[in-house]
Amino acid sequence: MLKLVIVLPTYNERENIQALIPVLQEQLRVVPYQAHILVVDDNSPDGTGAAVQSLMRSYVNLHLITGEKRGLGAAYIRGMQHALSVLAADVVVEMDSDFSHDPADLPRLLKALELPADFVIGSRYVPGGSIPSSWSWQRRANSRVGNLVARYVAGLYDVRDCTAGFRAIRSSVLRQIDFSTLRVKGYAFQIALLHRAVGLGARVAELPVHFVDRKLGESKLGISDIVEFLVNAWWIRLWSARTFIKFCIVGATGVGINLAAFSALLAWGVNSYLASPVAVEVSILWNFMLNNAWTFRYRPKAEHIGIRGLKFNMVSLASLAVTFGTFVILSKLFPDLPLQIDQLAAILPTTAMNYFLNSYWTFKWHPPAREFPLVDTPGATAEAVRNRSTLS
Ligand SMILES: Nc1nc2c(ncn2[C@@H]2O[C@H](COP(=O)(O)OP(=O)(O)OP(=O)(O)O)[C@@H](O)[C@H]2O)c(=O)[nH]1
Ligand SMILES: [Mg+2]
Repeated sequence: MLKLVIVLPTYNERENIQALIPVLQEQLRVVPYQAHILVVDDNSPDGTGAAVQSLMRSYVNLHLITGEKRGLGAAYIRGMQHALSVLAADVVVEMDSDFSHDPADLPRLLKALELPADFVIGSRYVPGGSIPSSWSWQRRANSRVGNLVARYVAGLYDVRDCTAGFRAIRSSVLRQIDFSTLRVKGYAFQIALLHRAVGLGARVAELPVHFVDRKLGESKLGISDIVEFLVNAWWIRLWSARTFIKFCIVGATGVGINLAAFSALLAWGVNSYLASPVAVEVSILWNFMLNNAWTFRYRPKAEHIGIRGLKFNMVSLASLAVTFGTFVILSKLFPDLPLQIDQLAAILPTTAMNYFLNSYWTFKWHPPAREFPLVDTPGATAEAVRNRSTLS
């Protein structure tokens, strides 16, 4: 039987958790899993931990880990690592402990894993889902803007509710994620984790849920969470664009090399009509070597370096033609503008084209296809699991 672990982070949720555990246990009886509940408490001063310990006498599938308070994300990371390595979960569920997420939605979320989906979100922002009508406009704006930032800054375009904390995730996805590199402590964890999963190729499904306000206890969302969230979204954006950023840095050094080579050739008495194209070629070779060794280093290279160098040269010459063409068109269209503006504007489409061609042709690469089996096999790669299933 598949193993399910529901991770419940708590901070000062004594009353809520005491009520939630029995309700959750009822739902767990109807799901086709061997189900466990893991409470991750951060030494709550209100005695949440002690309350869970006393419930553990009634429920053998209830577990508790405690630690210092470092934020929601830090608690989830500890909880997920425990769920994977100690409890050997096949599926991990994320859920708030304050009844904002309805335990009755759980069977539906788990069922959606069979769609198949690897990462199921209980979503407030798909048709049929909702946020409480009592929410103030500030609270609505906070949630809406957070999701817009996640979608359009962090690049999670296809997901409607990126910040939702109600999720069912295949462990085979979580095992591919190096939690130590998720630099998040608070609520930003939700988009950081989702971003990694999407980057790995996990299939995301969103099911509508009605999010209800907590009736007991207090919200823990603070201003530092919002700041971390925004910083993290931009960090994800930069990180996603890292190959392009490196490519631009290399291009900028190439300009310096070009000018240096040109000046050196002139100083040696070389004719300027020869010095100019030679300097261009020197900078093309320089750019190629740097891009080969740095920008695209992570891409396995099937072709001989000479072939790649040739392709890079061809792309660079095509770029020269595009820059020149754009320059001519712009200078004719806007005769009053300084020529430097035309030249500068011509560089922009060229850089984009240059990057596009080099990325998809010179250094072309297809990320390996991955599979995320529902039955998790600790330590096994997707490849090994596939081979095993074809053998048996
Ligand atoms: N272990 C741990 N749990 C936390 C921490 N911060 C929040 N939580 C828990 O995470 C869940 C969600 O936190 P909430 O404060 O309810 O956040 P929210 O749902 O966005 O805000 P409200 O809707 O106002 O309740 C709750 O179960 C909290 O107890 C933390 O630092 N450590
Ligand atoms: Mg809450």
